[in-house]
Amino acid sequence: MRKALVFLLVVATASLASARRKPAELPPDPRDIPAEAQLSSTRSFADLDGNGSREVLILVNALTGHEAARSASEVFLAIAGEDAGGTRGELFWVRRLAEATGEPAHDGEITVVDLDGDGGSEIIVTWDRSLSADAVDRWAEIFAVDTLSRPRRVWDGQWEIDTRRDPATPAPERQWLQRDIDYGATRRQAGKAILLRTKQRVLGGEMLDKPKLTLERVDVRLRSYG
Ligand SMILES: [Ca+2]
Ligand SMILES: [Ca+2]
Repeated sequence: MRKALVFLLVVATASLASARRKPAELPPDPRDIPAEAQLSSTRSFADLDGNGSREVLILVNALTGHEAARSASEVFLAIAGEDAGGTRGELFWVRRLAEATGEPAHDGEITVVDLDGDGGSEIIVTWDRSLSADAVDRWAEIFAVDTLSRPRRVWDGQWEIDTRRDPATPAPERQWLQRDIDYGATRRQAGKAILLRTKQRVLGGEMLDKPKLTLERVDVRLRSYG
């Protein structure tokens, strides 16, 4: 909630500042995005393709300079090789979440974890699509990586909805739902399925006495072999 509010304030201020000039397009490589356009940036190191050497997973929450709130921000997700001997690692893959999904994207977060225990890490990216500081509409994508330049998206879906304090949502429709992965159960599926847990705490505007838990099995193929 607090992060979304910060994002919206920054967007409002940036819009005022850039109202009279055409924004410069952000560079295609997120490592080249100017510091003043970066709200936050994260680097995670993991062996994504399971070949024994590490790659860098880069996430940048950026301001595009566009005035419209829907396109004022972008979340960049990228895979690059590690820097070595003063040379920047090769850029293998970039995904711009707002551009790719056609929905607003801000407050992106990544988790890099080997879901099936085969030695190669999978990527879980989540981001907020809400343009209101009073609501959360977090979406997620999960990628398996056989080839660094072509990660496979194996799942996407709602990660969190929180409209408890949203004046735009009628009171009887307000809810709070969070999803996560049951990592232990997922690992036992050996790459053939992901087990998702949904926790509903508020439904129909009412806080539930006991959160409603739902377990969902999603058939996937995390490994390109076997
Ligand atoms: Ca690797
Ligand atoms: Ca794996």
